[in-house]
Amino acid sequence: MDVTWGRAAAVLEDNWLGSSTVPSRSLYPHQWSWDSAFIAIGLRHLSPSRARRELLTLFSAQWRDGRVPHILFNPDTPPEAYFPGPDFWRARRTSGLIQPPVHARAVLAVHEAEPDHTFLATLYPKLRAWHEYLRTHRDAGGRGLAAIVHPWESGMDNSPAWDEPLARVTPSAGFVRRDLQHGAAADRPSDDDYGRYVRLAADYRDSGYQDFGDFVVEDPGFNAILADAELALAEIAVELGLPAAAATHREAAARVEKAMQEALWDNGFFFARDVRTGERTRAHTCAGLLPLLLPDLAVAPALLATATGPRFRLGRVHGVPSHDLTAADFDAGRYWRGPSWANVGWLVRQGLQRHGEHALAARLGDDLVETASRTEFAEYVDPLTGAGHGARSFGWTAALTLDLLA
Ligand code: 9WN
Repeated sequence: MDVTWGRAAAVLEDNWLGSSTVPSRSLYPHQWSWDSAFIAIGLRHLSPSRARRELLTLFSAQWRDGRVPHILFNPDTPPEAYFPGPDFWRARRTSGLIQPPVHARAVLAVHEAEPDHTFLATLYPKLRAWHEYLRTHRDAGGRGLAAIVHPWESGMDNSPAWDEPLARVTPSAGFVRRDLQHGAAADRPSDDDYGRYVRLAADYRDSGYQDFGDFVVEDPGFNAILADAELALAEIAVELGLPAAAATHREAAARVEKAMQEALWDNGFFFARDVRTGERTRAHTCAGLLPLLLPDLAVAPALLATATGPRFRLGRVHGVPSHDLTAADFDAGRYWRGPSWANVGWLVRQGLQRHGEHALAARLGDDLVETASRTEFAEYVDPLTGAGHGARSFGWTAALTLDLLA
């Protein structure tokens, strides 16, 4: 057995709680939404039944309005282990925010590893309700794009794309950051950003998790993942013998793709759009590369040129930098402001394959495996040196390494 395979499998074993997997035993001791999707994609190679359990546990916490919460709290974890914990959210056992909808893709992948009609039939209506929530409750701009109401919802918390909309938010004070007990301050978001995250989350909570507040943004990463998820849902519908439903999912994907093209594309790249001002934010971040996931993306050649050009240097650096390498505020070690993350690398690799860029996809895949193995499955890495940062034994880094090796 490959040594890396065994070590990655051991990480998932250690992080397994019995019905779900924690991203990290120290820094993130609960179940996170998009982490679980990526983890299931790796776990299916070890145990399809555990992968199914991972996703079923997450969807057991789906809200009545269809949203899949971004954190499902583990009742056995001490409340002081993570902030903001269940007391903050006042939503029983979950947060009230969401994360990118990678789940349909994960459900399909788990089914492909070991076909299970009951699993598909159980999750299909839940996935539909989740996408329906995004399409209706989250269409703040009225353009057919899902808006996020908090940087945590992008999964890319302190991305430079959020600097402008976040500047409007007055930071909260009087809370204790638990993350700094486990992570180096220089690798984590700043105190000011954290204060703004807490303010936005409290305002949203106090509105009953309904109102659009100061931060309302259309993110190309989130929406590309949504369009790809609709394509996955179409494949699931075909498996379930529902061809008419499959056609509606493909149409939904096409609508999101068209809206992204019209509202977010500019000069060779996809940018986030601030719904409050109507302006596109100017940062080139890795989220703008994720529309490569869409196989019929008309602007793929121009986007690939940006990906391989000086801003991201795909194939010539480690992974996919989270921020523009040429930007003055690129920071190689700080979270989503420069470092490369395995999940983004894995998604971009899929996109490269879908656009026929097989050599570049293979090079990226090999680098992701080598870097993950060398850094003890680090949460993120310096794209220039490959040095690990953040947590080690990180769930999706281990899981996606397994998927790349399988
Ligand atoms: C807030 C769990 C999560 C990931 C996110 C990553 C980080 C949380 C945090 O960890 O966010 O949700 O406490 O910083 O940014 O992508 O899902 O691994």
